[in-house]
Amino acid sequence: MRCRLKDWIEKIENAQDLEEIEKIRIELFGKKGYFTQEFERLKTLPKEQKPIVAKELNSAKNALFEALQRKKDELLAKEIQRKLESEKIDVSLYSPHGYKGSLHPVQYTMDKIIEYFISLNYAIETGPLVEEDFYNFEALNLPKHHPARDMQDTFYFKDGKLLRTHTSPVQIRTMQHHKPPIRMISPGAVFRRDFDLTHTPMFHQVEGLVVDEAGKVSFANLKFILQDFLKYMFGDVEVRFRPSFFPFTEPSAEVDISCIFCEGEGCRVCSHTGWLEVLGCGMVDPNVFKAVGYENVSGYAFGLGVERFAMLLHRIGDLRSLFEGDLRLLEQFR
Ligand code: 2NM
Repeated sequence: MRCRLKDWIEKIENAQDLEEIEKIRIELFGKKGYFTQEFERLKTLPKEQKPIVAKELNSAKNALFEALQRKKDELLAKEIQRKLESEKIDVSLYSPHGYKGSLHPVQYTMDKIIEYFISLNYAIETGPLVEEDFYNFEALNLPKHHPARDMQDTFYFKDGKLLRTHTSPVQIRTMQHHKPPIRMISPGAVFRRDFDLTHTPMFHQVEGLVVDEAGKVSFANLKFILQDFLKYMFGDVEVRFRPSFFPFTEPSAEVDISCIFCEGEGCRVCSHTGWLEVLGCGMVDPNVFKAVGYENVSGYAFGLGVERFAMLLHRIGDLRSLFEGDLRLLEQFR
């Protein structure tokens, strides 16, 4: 046996794959295998030899069993390593299909807007989408029976909470938590019960707020910033301010740029006016400052719809194509 044991171990050590190991296992331990036969033969031996041979057989059996297991583990590890290497994917490899990721026009536009205000050291603030009446309406000088609070315009929950209809609640929360001076924008999703050719129930806004000691922030500052911002976004356009009304600003204005499609000549997109409305703005109403406990301050605020900016920048005619998730839209703007 001593000689046979060495041969078996050598055979195991030389096995090339798991299949060979399994073959050896059957040869050794199978029903008609070596050990089954040897233990059968044991019965025919003279009594005094039995315990000696049995002991030898058992220790050989254990040694071979261990050797087999060790070799099996080794080959298994090699097999896994080989598989890992053959299945490795080189993510830096050039794709023959030419598919490349790209930003959605709304994300691209959002990033570009944010980039401008970051360059002027504005803080980026965010807040909850599910809001309370106080933050969405009351603090913004929207009185109890204002039409904007109507069920028709606002998504309400049973408990009186609502989906924010603009990102202004973020400005209120920021003013509650920080003393002036404040310089911030609030990018994010907003929700209105509106669904037709030019409205979707969810869209994105960026609103801005600047507050400092009374007299330090003027309408002239607001005009300069917005003019500069719109030229950054749209290139060499004319900018004009029209008097308007918002409950949360006084005075208020709407801002137009000269039509980027016809350069002010008049076309279908600008309804033959030569102008495109792109923002709302104004000096923050004293009632808003009162609601957050601010005194002796002045400030300006503005707001814009990101989808509208994206459509103008990308020359997209139908708002709905921004929400359909059709990859062909993205492929056009790589
Ligand atoms: C607009 C137009 C004008 C605005 C006001 C405020 C706040 F909270 F500071 F009072 N945030 N955003 C504002 C002002 C938004 O969007 C068309």
